[in-house]
Amino acid sequence: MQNVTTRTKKVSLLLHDAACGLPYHFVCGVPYTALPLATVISVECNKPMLIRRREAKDYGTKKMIEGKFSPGDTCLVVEDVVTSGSSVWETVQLLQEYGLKVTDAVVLLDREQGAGERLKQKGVNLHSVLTMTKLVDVLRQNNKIDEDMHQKVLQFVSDNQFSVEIEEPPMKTRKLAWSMSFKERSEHEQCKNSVAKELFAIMENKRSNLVLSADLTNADEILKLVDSIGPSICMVKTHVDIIEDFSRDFVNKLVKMAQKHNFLIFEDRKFADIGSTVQHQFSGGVFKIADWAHVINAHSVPGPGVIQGLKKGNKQSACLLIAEMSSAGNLAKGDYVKETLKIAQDHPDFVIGFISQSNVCEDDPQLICMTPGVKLEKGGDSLGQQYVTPYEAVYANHTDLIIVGRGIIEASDPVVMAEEYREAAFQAYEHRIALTL
Ligand code: S5P
Repeated sequence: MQNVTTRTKKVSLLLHDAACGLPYHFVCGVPYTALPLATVISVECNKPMLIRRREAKDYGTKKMIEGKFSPGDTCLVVEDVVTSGSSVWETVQLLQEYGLKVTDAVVLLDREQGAGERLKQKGVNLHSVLTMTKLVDVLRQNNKIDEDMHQKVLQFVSDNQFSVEIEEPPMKTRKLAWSMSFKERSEHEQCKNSVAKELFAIMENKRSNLVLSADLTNADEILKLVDSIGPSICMVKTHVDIIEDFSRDFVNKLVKMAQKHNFLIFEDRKFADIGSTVQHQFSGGVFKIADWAHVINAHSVPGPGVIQGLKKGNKQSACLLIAEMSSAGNLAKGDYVKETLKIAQDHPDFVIGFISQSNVCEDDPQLICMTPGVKLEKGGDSLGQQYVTPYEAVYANHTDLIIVGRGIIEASDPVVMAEEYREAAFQAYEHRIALTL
């Protein structure tokens, strides 16, 4: 008797032959039985494979389809047996959500109970190595079954047809947040926070998802830089505790500039203490951040108390939670990211998203992901900072905004450079949403 590997290989090659001449870039097996079949086709026939997950990963990108593909690439769906065609259709829908084209599916056995017609109606051609009729005919001719059984099987097939008119089993199409336009997200019923709405509107109007990290230490220099770059950005990020000559006057001027250029102010204070302390750090002290910042951020390491404390000190701001960091060797991974997401989802009135390197929540249109550690060229600095490009952050990793400091500040012409970053990040966003239009 042939071993399992040989049989799997034989079946996979038969499937590949059945799909001969069809135009496709990728193969994708319906999980999980067809996964080894698609894998063998991929290896033996030199076709790249996409993997469909059944459950989203509980952290990281939460991607349901894994693989490197581009919008418009075609994918052949592989399955072992089809009855109603529902599982093939579910996989097709998911691939289409990610911008792939699917026109064909190949199966080892079509039980001829209506899958072919049902899939045809959805624009998918079903190709099979074997049909149930052919199978029982061959078995009968070779005396492996008697005539009674032969007739019984054919009768069963004809009595148990899934009509094309029958209502489809629920195959819910999810619209992933990252595949929506900023406008759609701002108008979505789940997007209730006024700061999130305003940010989406600014991004859409200014065609900018660029945040300037104004990490200079002199107040006048910051104001000069921000005023010159204002038209290119949707937000300016400050570290007020590094400004040597911080004053109330600086804040007043920055607020006026934000109105003039239509951007939001994000104070990158990274609150990370017990609720009672962060309440005072936020609303009081020298900086009185709650009086002027539209957006603040917090580490989730203290637990939900940090959010409760900030909410007590809050006047007008929304909060971002730091889910993932850009620095080498940071500890924000795995369960930490998962728990951070939970805290955010428990406080939709205040938390509008994350500082993250990937899209940590695909399902909630209000939750915005902003990525620091961005430069036009990949690389890092001598103190552990790691850079990805705008395209990697926004297109490949599905985050919404890029935060750029030294990439702009240290350029010979920061105004020209800011425009370059704005264009790169907004184009990456436009390509991303075009994936699923
Ligand atoms: O993980 C992080 C989180 C933040 S907010 N990595 C970061 O670099 N930041 C901030 O983004 C950091 O404090 C700095 O203000 C900015 C990155 O600056 P750049 O000069 O490296 O672009």
